[in-house]
This record gives sequence, structure tokens and C-alpha cells, in this order.
Amino acid sequence: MRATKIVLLLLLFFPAMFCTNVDYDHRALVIDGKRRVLISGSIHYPRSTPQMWPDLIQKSKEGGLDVIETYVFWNLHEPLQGQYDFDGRRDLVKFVKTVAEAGLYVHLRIGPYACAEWNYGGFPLWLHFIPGIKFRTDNEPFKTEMQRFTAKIVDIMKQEKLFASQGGPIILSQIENEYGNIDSAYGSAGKSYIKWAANMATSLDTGVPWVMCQQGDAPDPIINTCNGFYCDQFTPNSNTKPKMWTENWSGWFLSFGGAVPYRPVEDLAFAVARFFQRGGTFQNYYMYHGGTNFGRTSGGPFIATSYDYDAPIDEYGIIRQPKWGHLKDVHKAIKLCEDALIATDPKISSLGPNLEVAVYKTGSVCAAFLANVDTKSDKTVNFSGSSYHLPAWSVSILPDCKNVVLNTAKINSASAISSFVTESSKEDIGSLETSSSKWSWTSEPVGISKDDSLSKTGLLEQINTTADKSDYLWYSLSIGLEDDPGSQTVLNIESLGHALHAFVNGKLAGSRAGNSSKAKLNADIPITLVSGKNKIDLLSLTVGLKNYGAFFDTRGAGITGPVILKGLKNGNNTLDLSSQKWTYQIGLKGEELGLSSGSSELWNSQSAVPKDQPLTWYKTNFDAPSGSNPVAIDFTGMGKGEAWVNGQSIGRYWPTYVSSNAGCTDSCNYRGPYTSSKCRTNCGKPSQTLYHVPRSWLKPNGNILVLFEEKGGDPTQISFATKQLQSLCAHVSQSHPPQIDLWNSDKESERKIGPALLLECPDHNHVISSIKFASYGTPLGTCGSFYHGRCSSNKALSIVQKACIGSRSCSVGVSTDTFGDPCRGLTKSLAVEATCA
Ligand SMILES: *[C@@H]1O[C@H](CO)[C@@H](O)[C@H](O)[C@H]1NC(C)=O
Ligand SMILES: *[C@@H]1O[C@H](CO)[C@@H](O)[C@H](O)[C@H]1NC(C)=O
Ligand SMILES: *[C@@H]1O[C@H](CO)[C@@H](O)[C@H](O)[C@H]1NC(C)=O
Ligand SMILES: *[C@@H]1O[C@H](CO)[C@@H](O)[C@H](O)[C@H]1NC(C)=O
Ligand SMILES: CC(=O)N[C@H]1CO[C@H](CO)[C@@H](O)[C@@H]1O
Repeated sequence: MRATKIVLLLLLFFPAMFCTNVDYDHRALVIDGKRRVLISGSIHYPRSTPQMWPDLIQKSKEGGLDVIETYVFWNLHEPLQGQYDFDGRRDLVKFVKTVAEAGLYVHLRIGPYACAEWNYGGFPLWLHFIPGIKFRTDNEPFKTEMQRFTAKIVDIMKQEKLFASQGGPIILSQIENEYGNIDSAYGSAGKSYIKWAANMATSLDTGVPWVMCQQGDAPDPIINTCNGFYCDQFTPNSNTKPKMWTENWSGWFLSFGGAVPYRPVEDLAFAVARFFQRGGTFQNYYMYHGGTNFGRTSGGPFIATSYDYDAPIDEYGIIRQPKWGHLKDVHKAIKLCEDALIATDPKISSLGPNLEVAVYKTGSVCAAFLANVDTKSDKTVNFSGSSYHLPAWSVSILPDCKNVVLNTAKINSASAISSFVTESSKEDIGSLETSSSKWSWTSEPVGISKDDSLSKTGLLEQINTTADKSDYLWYSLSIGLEDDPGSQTVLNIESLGHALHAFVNGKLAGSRAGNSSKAKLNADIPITLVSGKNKIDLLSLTVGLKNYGAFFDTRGAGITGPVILKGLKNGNNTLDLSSQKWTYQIGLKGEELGLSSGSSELWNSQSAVPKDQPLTWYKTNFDAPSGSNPVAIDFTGMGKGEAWVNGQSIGRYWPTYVSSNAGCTDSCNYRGPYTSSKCRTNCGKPSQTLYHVPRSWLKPNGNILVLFEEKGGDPTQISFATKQLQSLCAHVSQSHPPQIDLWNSDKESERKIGPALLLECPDHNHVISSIKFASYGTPLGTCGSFYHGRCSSNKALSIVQKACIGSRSCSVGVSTDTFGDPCRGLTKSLAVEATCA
């Protein structure tokens, strides 16, 4: 008996030895009894592939992250009610374990509402059809399903022992998501829903804290957290909770028809430093790696297939410089302050207009943040007996209250130019065969072609009809115009969106699309009718279901009318077609036949491949581009559609949707509050021409590419490209704060070295192979086009070559000690452009 008892006791206590206790107080998350300053970043597992995860997570760790945050996407995991899917890109457990293997923590945002520019906010469509359901409010059918799924995810995590309380990496979980932004629309039912959600989550007993973001009334013990471009002014709703920032938007998402977002790293670094300056201790980048909206996963409507987000790691998994590197330096600087940050509250005071200092001082530790929030003027301030220069819109970080290790506006990190190199321009065999004989094709019928069509009087809302099984819904009608001699007329269509193609008597008469700010359409399409019978076939399509806003789930799509023929009988008569008997077809014939896999007997490879032919399926075989660089397909030349590689959808393509000419500027001034429309690039150009094909989806040869083209295009223009690093650059001034590594050194002599220029090849198996440019003095220009200024040391090139060539990384002191003094009295800098191979 006694022996059994001991064994039992051991069994009970053995796991406890590996458990991590996660709690919080008013300053910070408390992990195993110690307050922690934590830097987190979002990576959504289905927006990359399991093969990419280890590298993305490793690059996150090297960038200074402690935590990886992800949503859980309900509609991926439960496509049909009660049927779960956790395979491949959906393997949430594997993702969490991969993070754990890298030694990082996880913040699991279960939601289950995700937003995330994800189709229908992450809700499965079947939820919409549960009788009596109302989403995200005090509604029994909804609460039952939400609780069931949340508990399911918690159970899976518990079974795998993934909560920190069980020895796993998950230190935080989120319930609901940004509900506080819209809860007023739900009235008192919204209030009781949030109380219910908090209780429900807490009762699942994960052993780690729960958070609600953007929820000012989050019930205890749930921590309410901030999302936004800046969160320094945020305070939690109780003085027992820490100040946490769960979404700091590192950039912004791209829409079809929109310009490309760009958030300068000087501003992002400023926002991060301001947050820690004003008492924050947990900060998450949304996104750290954005990735790709494969398949039909993008929300919207009109969210593009690329979800790059201008994040520190780009869509393809390549670090984006100098964003990644500068933030890494910011993280190091903040971590040097950690002892002071967790020891005490900041004392914040003004040093003059728009000048603010925060001091964390107790006992022997002291850290200070000096901020100049002026949007225009640089300032010099006196602090603690010394004087400090502060550029406009910047924060200097002083981990010892004396020495500046980093100013957010001064970038020491290298920048890099990566660009797409088109494979078809190369001579080698790793390219897509572009001769038209290699393409086969088949036509998608115009109008009703499937057996399961249905007829109804009046116009049907699209989402209710298709249940989102397809983007496409045909609305078909035959009308007789017996006494009309045939005429020029206008077909007027009102639609809830998102886009439509109108066919009259089998011919494409016009295409219309809404945009991210106005999905609804009121289309006037000039058409020609014949005397007698006319066939009108309207192909209505969704471009990602809405994911945000109060009652977004009931917004609807499709041609709800009216549909009117204007100007019949020589201009004076109208004919309203809305209440006629329409015939409907959900989805395409080619979808039913499974053409996306490339199989089927229907492919035609004998006759010439048709160009500019609407509703055409195309297929080709190709060899994978050589090497290991990330692969993209350039769809320039095509119209709009979806593409599949070896049966896997790489997403919707739409290279013909061009952004407006307005709204971009040549010079982006990072100073002053950022908004998603500031500093955009690529105005007047297609929003997205390049589409990511994950390497792991490719075989060396015999790959199948299938396209469904809606509007008409020329597939022979399609090319493959690989993303390659062209140049690595850095430009560091003598007046920059010293490199943190040097400052952090124990040796007094090294600390005095001052600023240094650091170069590092992003790939572990690459070394610096050449120095294209090096100038110490007053060099000018930017990466890729540096040139010598009036003053330059003639030794710079050979010194940099000697220090760098053959190594993965190198560091060169930016001082006269290294280069001599080519021009006394002037502030000098060192600019270098290098290549890696
Ligand atoms: C800073 O201190 C210096 C001398 O210690 C003094 O000359 C200067 O006026 C001070 N500047 C400000 C802005 O107070
Ligand atoms: C969207 O479309 C509406 C109406 O067609 C137009 O007024 C608006 O400028 C468009 N917005 C964008 C962002 O393109
Ligand atoms: C979908 O159908 C339901 C039930 O018939 C109806 O209440 C709802 O309004 C419809 N939704 C839309 C967006 O039309
Ligand atoms: C349309 O009607 C107006 C009067 O209602 C008439 O004056 C005009 O001639 C008509 N136009 C045609 C083309 O029949
Ligand atoms: C949800 C949220 O916090 N939104 C904020 C994002 O940042 C912009 C710019 O600072 C604010 O205007 C929003 O309120």
C-alpha cells in the first residue's frame, strides 16, 4: 500500500516540476513569480505552410520576440458542423509545438471570432443557417456553438499539455475579439454576452490568464488589452491589471484595388518605445509575418491574396530590412531596461512642450525614456545633468539613465533590396514553358450547365443561396421581345456586391466590381438585344466575405435587385426583370468536375490556346524554378480568377484591378501619427501581380498549374519569378548611438568604440561575397544608388572588404580610428552596399 501511494504521489507531482505559473499584477505578466517584459508577434499558421513555420519562428526569435501570437480559425477547423480538420496548414498543435521547440511562448487567440481580414471573420458558414441564431450576442444557439468550439480547442491543447500550467508554451488566451468597438450596437444583450463569454472562458480552467482586446468593460479576472497604431495612452480597466498591447499594426493589409501600405520603421519603433515608456510591458506586432491568403480564405470583401502587411518578415518569409533589424535593436534596448521596468512604475514628467521623460528608478536600477513627440522640430533636452539631442517624433532609450543606446529615428540596421527575378528571362530549364502549345484549355459554359440548378421567382441573396460553397452564382433568364425590333438598351443591375459579369446571348457584355469601401454596385451595362428570345446570364461573385463590423454576418451579397432594362422601344420604356422567374446555379461546372486538380478528359490541347476569352480554364505543366528561393507567379496579362498548383489553391488572382492614382506621395515623412492611408506606394498600378507558390507544394518537375479565368487573359504571358536578395546596405553616422552589443560589453574600452556598421546575410548558408560600394565621409543616396559625397576616405573600400568578405556578418567601427579623418570638423558617416552568395 505504502509503495503504491508513493508512486501515485510521484505521478501527481512529476508533471508539476515542469509547469509554469502564469499570473499578472498591475505591472506585468508574472511568470514563475517574476514580472516579465514580453515582445510578441503575430504569425497566423494557415497563412504559411508547416514547412515554413520553423524558419519563420526562428527569424522571429532572432528578431527578439518572446511570444508568438495566433488566432484560431474556426471555419478551417470545422468546415462542416461536427467534422474537424487539423491537417497540414491547419495543424494547430504542430504549430504551437514548433513555437515551443524554439523556446518561445504562445498567445492563443481562440476568439472564436477572429476578424483578421479572414473570410467571414473565421465563422463557419453553417453557423449562419442555425435556426434563430444571432452572432456575438446573448443568443442561446450562438453561445452553445461558441462554447462548444472554444472548449474543443482548449481540450485539444490540454490533451497535448500545451498550456504553460501544464508545462507547455501557451501563456495567454483570448476570448472574443475587439467586441468593445461595436458592442453598443448590441445594446444590453451585448453586455450580458461579454459577461457570459468571460465566465465561460474562465470556467475552462486553462491555468493561464485570459485577455479580451478592445474591451473596456472586460470582467475580472480577464485582462482588457489595447489594439491600434499607438497604445501609449491606454490604461486597463483596473489597477490590478497590466498594460498590454495585443495588436500593434506593423503595417496594413492590401485590398484589391488599393495601393500598397507602408509603415516606416522609424514610426513603428517610436510607437513601441512610447508604449514601454508609458508603463507597457507586453506588446504584440500585428503582423510579424503576414503571409498569404491561400484559397478562398481572405475576408473583406476585396482583401487581396497577399497578406504581406509590410510586416518585419515579408510574405515569402524573407526578413524585411531595415524594419526587422531596427526593431530587433529596439527590442534589445528595451530588454536592457527590463530590470527597471518590472521593478517600479514610471515617473513621467514634461521636459518642455512635446517633450516627455519617463524614469523607472528604484534602488540601484534606473532606466529612462526621453521622447520628443513634436512632429516637426528636433530638440535638445537637459536631463539629469546631461544634454540630449532628440529628433522629431523619436524616443531615446537610456537603460542606465545616462547613456543612449538607441534612438528610434536613427537606424543602425542594414537595409536590403530583395527583388523578383523572372525565371522565363533565364535560359535554363527551370522556367515555365511559355510557348502556347504547352497550354491546354476548356471553356466554362455561360449560364446554367449543371443538373442541380434551381428556379425561383425573384432575386436571391447570394450567401444564403451558395452558403459560400463557391464564389460564383449564376442568375439566368430568358426574355422574349416579340414586338421589339431588337435594340440598343441598358441593363441596370443593383447588387450588394461584390463583382459581376453580365452575359447577353452568350457574350460578355460587361464586368463591374465594387471596392473595399463600397462593395455595392449599381451597374449600367449597355447591351444589344435581338428581336425574339434573349438570354441574360449574370455571373455574380463574392471576393471574400465580410469580416468586421456589428452584424457583419448578415450583410449579404449578390444581385438583390432591381434588375431593369432601360430604354426599350427606342428609348422610352423600361422593363423590370426583378420579379421574373430566374434560374440559379451555385458554382461552376468546372468546379463540379474538379478541373482544379488538372484531371478530366475535357482539356483541349490540339487547337490554339484562346486569348481574351472569358470563362476559360487553362492548364499547363511546369518545372519548379531552380534553387531554393521563394517562388511567385506573375499573373500580368491575366484578368481575374483563381489558380491552383498541384491541386492546391494559391488564391484569387486579379492583376487587372489597378489602384487609384491619388493618395501616394513621393516622399514619406514618418513624423506624425500614422494612418493606414499614409505613405502608401504603388498608386495607379495593379494592387497585386505576384502570387506566392510555397516551395513545398512543388516537385522538381511535372507540376500542374490550373487557372480559371473569368474575364479573359493571355496565359502565355504568365511567368515565374523567384525572390532573391540583390543587395545588403547600411548607412551609419558617427553621431548615431553606439551599437547595443558594444554598449552592453563588460569592457570599458569596447564601450567607447562608438557607432558601428553591421552587415549580416539573412540566410545562414550565405556569406558576404562582394562590396559593391563603400564610402566613409559624406556619402549620399540610398541603397542601390549610393554615391560618394565631397568628402570620402580612399581606404574605405579595402577596409570594408577586408572586414566583411567571406563572413556571414561583419561589424566596422564608424570612426576616424578605423578610417582616418578625410575631412576634419565634419560629421562623417559610412555607407556600404554588399552582396551575399
Ligand atoms: C541645458 O543646460 C545648459 C548648461 O548646463 C544650459 O546652457 C542650457 O540652457 C540648458 N538648456 C535647457 C533647454 O534648459
Ligand atoms: C469605391 O467605389 C466608390 C463608388 O464606385 C467610389 O466613389 C470610391 O472612390 C471607391 N473607393 C476606392 C477606395 O476606390
Ligand atoms: C437569409 O435568409 C434568412 C432566412 O430566410 C433571412 O432572414 C435573411 O435576411 C437572409 N439574409 C440575407 C442577407 O438576405
Ligand atoms: C418618347 O416619349 C415622348 C413623349 O412621352 C415622345 O415625345 C418621344 O418622341 C418618344 N421617343 C421615342 C424615341 O419614341
Ligand atoms: C482599434 C484601434 O485601436 N484603432 C486605432 C488605431 O490607431 C488609429 C490611429 O492612431 C486610431 O485612430 C484608431 O482608433
